Amino acid sequence: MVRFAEKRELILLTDRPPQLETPLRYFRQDLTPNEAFFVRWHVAGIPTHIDTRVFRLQVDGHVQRPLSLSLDDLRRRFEPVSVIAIAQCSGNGRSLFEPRVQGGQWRQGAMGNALWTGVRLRDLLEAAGIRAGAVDVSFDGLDEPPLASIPDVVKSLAVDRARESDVMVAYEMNGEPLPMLNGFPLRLVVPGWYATYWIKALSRVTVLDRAFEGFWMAKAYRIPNNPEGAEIPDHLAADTIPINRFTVRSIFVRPEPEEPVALGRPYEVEGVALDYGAGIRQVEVPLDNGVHWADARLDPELGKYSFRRWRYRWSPLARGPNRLMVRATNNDGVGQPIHHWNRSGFMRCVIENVQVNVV
Ligand SMILES: Nc1nc2c(c(=O)[nH]1)N[C@H]1C(S)=C(S)[C@@H](COP(=O)(O)O)O[C@H]1N2
Ligand SMILES: [Mo]
Repeated sequence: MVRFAEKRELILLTDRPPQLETPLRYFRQDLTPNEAFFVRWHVAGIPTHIDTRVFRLQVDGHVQRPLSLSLDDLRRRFEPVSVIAIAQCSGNGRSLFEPRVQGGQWRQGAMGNALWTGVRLRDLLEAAGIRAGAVDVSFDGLDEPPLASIPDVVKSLAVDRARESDVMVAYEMNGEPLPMLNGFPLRLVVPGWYATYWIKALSRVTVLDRAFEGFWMAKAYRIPNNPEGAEIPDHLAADTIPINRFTVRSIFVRPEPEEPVALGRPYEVEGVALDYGAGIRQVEVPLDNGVHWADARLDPELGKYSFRRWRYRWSPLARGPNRLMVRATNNDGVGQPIHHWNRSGFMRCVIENVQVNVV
């Protein structure tokens, strides 16, 4: 555990750059508090101070009127919008992959659910006037690689995705300015898509008349070309595409792994389910070794990009180690697989289990 500015004690993965994981217990709330929200940066040269009087967001490239917008301009000239959406790292749950894979060894806390407020990216692009022939839009933040050999973190979206009304430039998180470590003063919010696209300390939006070729799109964050980004260790996929929307998943929040649970006393099991925005329809737990499954109770829906919390009453009847399982299905009928793997530890969606100790 470690404590960074504006943060509570979080699980430390690395300190330069800061990579901090949210302890599971915070997912017993609908919204993840800013001070407990996970942190992930790729490069050590992160912004630690912003002069908000001189900060400008540039919107440039293949546009009719390049814009240079102050934070006041954003608030005054554009309609404010809000959405509850999960930010989830592509590698959330990576430490649970079998066989093990390289990369940050996150458990399930490389995600969080927040109310984001800001302006539609589409409105900014319209104000700048996208010119005919636009292909991609790239996003760059104020972080800088410490060495010239390390590629700057720049991501892109196809122009059609960038123009969808749910993509935002957010200046608030849970009703407050973004914490510095979560991208103050502005970040991109791409609901339903992995947080690799949610560029923090966003300072430049560039419309391109050709495909963006940067390292973080062309080389990193690529997945096998299928909906779960799955492949098998002995037969790695040759056809890869940039990672995009979330898989369907469901995790245990309580009990936590190896937690002692009292025999014969009803225990309220809790978890969260999520998907790419179709919405969670059903969460189930096995009754008799998985022959039949019973419905968990779903908490009220908070929006299609939000966590869907679930719970059920479990009566532990056998002393010793007990293994609980959970699976979710979304409104498109997409469920969860028994096996799921890829070399990068991305897009975890396998049916989860937790082992608890009944005493
Ligand atoms: N500028 C910038 N934005 C970034 C990154 C980064 O390294 N630099 N990392 C991305 C990745 S991979 C993730 S998972 C999220 C993490 O967001 P958080 O730190 O607010 O939780 O930020 C994204 N935005
Ligand atoms: Mo990430």
